[in-house]
This record gives sequence, structure tokens and C-alpha cells, in this order.
Amino acid sequence: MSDVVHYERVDRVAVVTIDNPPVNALSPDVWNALDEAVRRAAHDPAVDAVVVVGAGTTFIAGADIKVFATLKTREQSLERSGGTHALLMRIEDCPKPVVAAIHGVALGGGNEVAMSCHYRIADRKASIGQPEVLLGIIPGAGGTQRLPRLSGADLALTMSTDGKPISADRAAAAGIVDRVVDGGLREAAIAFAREKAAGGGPRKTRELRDKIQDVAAAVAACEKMRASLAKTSKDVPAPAAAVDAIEAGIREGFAAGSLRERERFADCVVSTASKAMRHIFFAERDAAKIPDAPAGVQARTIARAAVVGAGTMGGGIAMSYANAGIPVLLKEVDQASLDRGLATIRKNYESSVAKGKMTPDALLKTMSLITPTTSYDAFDGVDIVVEAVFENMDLKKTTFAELGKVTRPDCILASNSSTLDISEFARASGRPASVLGHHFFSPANIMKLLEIVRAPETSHETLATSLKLAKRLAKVGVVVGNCFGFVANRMLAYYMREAYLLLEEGASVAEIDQALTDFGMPVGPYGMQDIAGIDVGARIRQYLTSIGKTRAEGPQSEIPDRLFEMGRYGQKTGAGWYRYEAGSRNRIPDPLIENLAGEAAAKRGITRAKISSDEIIARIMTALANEGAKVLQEGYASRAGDIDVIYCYGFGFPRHRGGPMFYADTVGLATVLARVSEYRARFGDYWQPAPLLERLVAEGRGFYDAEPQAAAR
Ligand code: T1G
Repeated sequence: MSDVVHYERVDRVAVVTIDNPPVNALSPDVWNALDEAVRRAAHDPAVDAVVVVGAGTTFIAGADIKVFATLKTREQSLERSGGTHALLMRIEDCPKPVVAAIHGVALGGGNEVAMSCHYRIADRKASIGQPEVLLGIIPGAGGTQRLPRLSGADLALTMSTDGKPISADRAAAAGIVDRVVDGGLREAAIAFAREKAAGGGPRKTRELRDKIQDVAAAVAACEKMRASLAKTSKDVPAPAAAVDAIEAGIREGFAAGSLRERERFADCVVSTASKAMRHIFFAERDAAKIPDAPAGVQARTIARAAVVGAGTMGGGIAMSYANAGIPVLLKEVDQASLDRGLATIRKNYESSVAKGKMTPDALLKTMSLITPTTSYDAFDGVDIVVEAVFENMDLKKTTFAELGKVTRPDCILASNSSTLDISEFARASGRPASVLGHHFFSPANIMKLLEIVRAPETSHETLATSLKLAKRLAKVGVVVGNCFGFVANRMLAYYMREAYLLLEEGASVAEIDQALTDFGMPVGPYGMQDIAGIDVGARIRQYLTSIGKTRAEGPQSEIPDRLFEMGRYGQKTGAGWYRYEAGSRNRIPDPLIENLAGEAAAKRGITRAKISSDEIIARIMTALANEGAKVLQEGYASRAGDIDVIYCYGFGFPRHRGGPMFYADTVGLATVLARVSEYRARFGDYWQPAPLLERLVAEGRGFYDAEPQAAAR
């Protein structure tokens, strides 16, 4: 048959196996070979039915996403989708019953292949979904037409617009799947196919209408979804495009709906938003690969952990381990601090129970994995310790010196420091090969990014074990180098510098935050600082001043420190850059900030003036890209994609913009460099263009056709 699709006869059933590791993605070869296999079965006198199954761990994880980069025009996309639609109609028109046997995942094109089969049987652990919108596209192989005919409009709209998979049981309850089994899927599928060959025969999904009979209700559901999407995803056209295609099929029938789907898919696949989201999909997976890792490095499995410090970060980190089912010791200097930390953890879990995201049993089970302690007694039994004590160099060095004594030689010693030199801790521990940074982002039990900070002596085994652990903690691990602030906070310092200077030059706190949220950030720089705490930044600045450093070159705004001196730390003190009513998180602009900005401007001899949101975005994004280029050329990040993944998962940078480096490429590096030169002339020499940026512009290249990767040092 072919390397990627196998054909065998079992009891007069043709078993067609998709075999394209690792996830049986539907590459052009797979599509063609599947088409050929079903045609063969249709004409094979020795078979009465067909089973389509996936080899390995899964059914089909969708179309091969890499192929979309080859679709440069709508026309190319329309031509390709025309072929795919015809192919799936041929499967559906097979005169013998075709059964899809689903294990692992049936996602995107995978579920569309399954729905083009006449029946679907699934393993109970399988999941089914249409995640295309997470890539900025829509179901493009008939999913917007066949899914509503199986599940009804409501579920089809939800699945096609939120992209979340559903369980096999839920799919069965909705009519997407006909049967669910607990193991023995292949045999059950063959028996099911024989059953249908004996009675029932083919059933074409495209001819089903009972679930969308009530057109008015279905159309109303589309309207309702469109209205809510207008609020929630105005920046990404894909979800609304999926609704258009679903509605067209319900109103005008399968053929018209299919054409609408192909048209809307073509609009999306060539869009910058989709290119950006597909970029992040692959960048996230590339981030898990260390360019200079020698072959055969073994990643160890972490069975037991410990966290030192039960403050906001320590508590959240302990929750991440417990949520992953890993027993974790939580140590504090005294019982009172420990009790406070545990109370916060319990409160967090109780609010998850209250929101129905966790059962009371799960709360008890998860909390039981966290063992509070005020001593190092059991530390010789853990595989990793995460240090999350106060951000103070001496305190951390003392802690690492102790940890070096009380833990096993192969125990990983990780620091949650967000800025400090990991090498200092490594030296203090006496075994630098096992020391690195595990920089979690607040709230640590929620934020998905784990910045894995590699010090010069950190071993490859320690790095590989950390990347494997990150996946287990449901985090996205990115390995970066050990410079001040690592990658995330180093670049953030330039983001904040421009935010402060724009305030002094005339933009208000609310205008700057609005410009960034309109751009797609979940919160602006000032709202973010009020959440994280103005005191955190102030203490880091104090430490830097003590070692004669600043976070970013250029004028240092005094306003943040004045707020700190006033005790305005943000939400936690009821006032920071904004004021907050008691118990409320609504940001109330405070004229005091305008006064402080006026004073600072006067002190710097500048006249405040209105600043457009375009200027605000240009200044901030240029600062990020320029510093990102320096991080890359200095080797503190292996790939531009790592920086984009860090910003998307660490700060909620909009995925439809692809991260600061991808965004810079969409703006054009020549424009970015021109802006750096313009700002240098307007504001001062602290705007130094990154040599990498200058070189790429000179070579007419972008960040994404930079030199081959170099390992982060
Ligand atoms: N196409 C190409 N490569 C894919 C792929 C895909 N659909 N899915 C995974 N890979 C690669 C991935 O890059 C990685 O490669 C390896 O497989 C393992 O993936 C017509 C238009 C299935 C849940 O959006 O969500 O169908 O890094 O590390 O954690 O309407 O992969 O090893 O070289 O993620 O076990 C819709 C995407 C496509 C699902 C497995 N489908 N995949 O997770 O492994 S659009 C999706 C996933 C579509 C149709 C439309 C996950 C997974 P490498 P991994 P995992």
C-alpha cells in the first residue's frame, strides 16, 4: 500500500491503518494513500466493510500544519481544500460501511476524517476536537458541516470556536461517536464494522439533518455565539469565520456550507494572525529541544520534590507539583509563616472548588501531597528542591549552601530567582552541575511559562530533566542563559522603561495600558505592576543600585520609587498606579500620578504632550525587539522563537501577533531599525541598535531567517 497507510483484511474487513509518526498528521501523502485505500476496499470483493485506525499512540492529530506555510494565496488554499473535500466525500460515498476507530486524539482533520466515515467507535480515554482556531484557522475539511449534523449546532459552535477537545463519553452523548469501549478498540471496531455490513450499511453524515432540523434555533445559536465572540476574540477572525461556515451550512445546505467553509478557511490561512499562531505552535515545541545537547542525554523522572519558602511564589510552585501528582515538601523558617503559606494554598484550592474546577475530594487528595515542614530532615529523599525564598543574594546563597549539604548528590537544586546570578548559588551549593534557575511566573500555579536558567556548569542531564519536568507540571519550559533578569525580565525592563518615559512625556497611565490591551496584551504595563506589586520592582532596583547597575540603559523614572516610598504597592495596598476600592480590582485612574509625571517631566525639562497609541506601541515594541536581538546575539536565548514563547506564556503576549520577535518581522526589521535610529536622535544614545538587527537589515533578512541556532550559554 504505502509507508504511511497500511491495508490488511481481517474477517472480511479492510483495516486501513494511518501510520505517520509521531501523531499521524494528514500530510499530502497520507491523504492520497487513505483515499486509495478506501477506493481499494470499495472494490475489494474480499471485504464487506472498512475500519480506519491510527498506528501508535493516537488516531489522527489533524492536517499536517507545516503544509499551510506553502499556501501563499487564497486561490491556492481553495484549490487544495477542493481536493480534500472531494476526497472525504469519496470516503462517505463508499458503498461499504466505514468505521473510524479512535484512540488517543482525533483533532481537526482527524475528526473530520472520522466524521466522513459512516460510524465512529472510540476508546474511553480518547479525546475529540476541532482546535483549528488555536492556529488562527477554521475546520477546513468539512468539519463545520458534518459536526453540527452529528452533535447539533450548540456543541459544534463551541468546539469550533474554543478549540477545546471533548471526552469520548461526551462525544458519544452528543452523537458524534456511536460507541465507546474500554480497551480492545481494534477488535471492537472490526466487530462493529461487520455488524454494520450485516445490517444498517453506510450512513452518510452529510445527509443527516435531524440535529439541525430547527434552522431558526440553530441560526439563533450562531447569532448568539457571534455576539459573544465580538467581545472575546475581536483580534482573531477565525472563531467568527467558523460560525459563518456553520451557519451557511444550516441555512443553505451542505454544498453551500462547504464552499463557505473553504472560502473562510482561505481567508484565515493566509492571514498574519494565523501565521503568528502557527509559528507559536512550532516554536513551543522547538523550545523543548536544546541545540547543543549531546545525543543520548537521559532525562530523569522526578518522583519527590521540595520547595523552600511558602510565600506567594513558593506556595504556587508547591501547588504546581501537587497538581501534577508529585509529593512535595514545603519548608518555612517557622510555623507561623508555614501556616500562612498553607492557608493561602487551601484558599486557592477552595476557590477552585467553589468555581466547580475541582471536587472537594480532589482538594483533599491534592493537599495531602503537600507536606509542610520547618526542617530539612526529609530533604535527603527528594529528587529536586526549588528555592523560593526572598529575592536577596546573601539569603539565597546561604540557602544553597545548606541544600548542598542536606540533599542527595544527584538532587537538582533550582532557584526561583527572577533576576539574580545563578552561578553564585551554584558555587554556594558545592555542586554546580545540578544547579539552575526554575523561574516561575506569578501566579505560579497558573502561569504556564517556566524559564529554565542554565548556568555555565549546569549539566545537560539537569537541563533535560527540567524540560521533561516542565511538561509534567503542565508548563512550557524554555532554556535561557544566565544574564541579569535572564530573558523575560531583562527584556521587560526595556518594555517598562518606555512605559515610564511615555508617561513623563505626556501619555496617561490609562492611555498607555489601553494601547497595550488594544494591541492584545491581557493587561497593560501599569495594571501588571499593580498586580505583581510595585515593591517587588523597587527592591530589585535597590539591589541593583547597591551593585552599581540599572535594569535598562537610559533615563530612570523616579515615579515608581516615589510610589514605593508612599507605600503604594498596587492592588495589595489599595493604590499603586491606580486606586482600588476596597475588595475591588477595578482600576481607578488617580490624578496624583499625573502630578508626579508633571513633576518628573519638569525635572527633565520636557513639555508633556498628547501621544498617540501607535507611537506608544511602536516605542515599546521596538524596545522589546531591539533588546531581544541583543539577547539572541549574546546567546542568552537559542532561538528567536524561544523569546516569543517566553512572552506569550509569561506575559500573555497575544499569540495572534506571534511574540515580540515575530511581530518585529511583521512590522519589518528595516522599520524597526529606522525607529531605533529615530528614537536615538530624539531621546538619546541609550537607544543603541543591536548589531544583529543592523546585520539582518543589511542582509534583508528577518529574525526568522537568522543564522543556524546556537545553544544558550
Ligand atoms: N501537524 C504537523 N506536526 C504536528 C501536528 C500536526 N497537526 N501535531 C503535532 N505535530 C508534531 C509536533 O510539532 C511535534 O514535532 C510532534 O508532532 C509531537 O507533538 C484540515 C485545518 C496531538 C495533542 O491543532 O495539539 O487539521 O517537535 O510535542 O505533547 O480542518 O501535538 O517532535 O518535531 O505536541 O504529545 C489541527 C496539533 C491541525 C493538533 C500531541 N490539529 N497537535 O501532543 O506532542 S489543522 C491540531 C497537538 C487541521 C483541518 C485543519 C499536539 C497533540 P517535533 P507534541 P504531544
